[in-house]
Amino acid sequence: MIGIVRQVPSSFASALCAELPAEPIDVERARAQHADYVSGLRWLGVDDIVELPADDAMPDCCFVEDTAVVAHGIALIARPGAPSRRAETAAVRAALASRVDVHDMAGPATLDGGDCLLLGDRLYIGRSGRTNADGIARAREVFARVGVSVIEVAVTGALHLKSVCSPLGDDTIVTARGTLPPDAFAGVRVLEITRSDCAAANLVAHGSRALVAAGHPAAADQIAAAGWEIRAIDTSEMRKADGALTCLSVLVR
Ligand code: CIR
Repeated sequence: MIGIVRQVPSSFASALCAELPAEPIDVERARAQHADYVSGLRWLGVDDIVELPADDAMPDCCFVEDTAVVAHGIALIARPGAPSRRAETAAVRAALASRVDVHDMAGPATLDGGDCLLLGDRLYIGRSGRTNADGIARAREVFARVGVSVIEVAVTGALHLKSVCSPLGDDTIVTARGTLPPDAFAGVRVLEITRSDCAAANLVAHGSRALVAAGHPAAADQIAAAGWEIRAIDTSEMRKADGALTCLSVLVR
């Protein structure tokens, strides 16, 4: 599996955030957490890590997930909902283009990869403040070629769909209670964690292992009880910029 990541820029303390954090972002600490994350990806079995250099003109550039969606061997390059993030896609596009078939989208469509959750041959896409109907329509058109169907999910009260849920294997999602419309994942096995552990609902799983946000032991125990080996990753600095674990990579499975 290939994992595309991007280093933390010196300007990371200016990354977008819905609310100013109580303590400013510590860029060196963020870099250490990012390095631990990359080591965690290797532990998961991501054997080919492509680490793109940071660009200080793009404070959010380490959140590569938002720049592209990869499913069943093809990639859709996103058009991030935040205008300040649109230039981030070029470097990720170049990294993907030598590996998979790449498709693009044009305005007025907007889509953030953080709104896209792939489960088998279903791609759930959150309609959020960042992802609009045109973005979802473009994803539906592109991924239909590889037999992936798109299911829209309304996102309210969260930045992205995957701010409150993420896939655990091919048939299960982890989500925090009460954060999604009740029928959002009809027919899918759901592992529910408490709402106060919402940050742990964004995890990265592969094989039989999962990276889980540190500081949520009850949620980690639930995931371990479902048969997963856990490695905790400190995400404190990423969270100050509304980021989490999935945001930090684009995985090409
Ligand atoms: C933003 O507001 O766009 C970034 N500060 C955080 C993006 C987090 N990305 C993600 O959840 N996929």
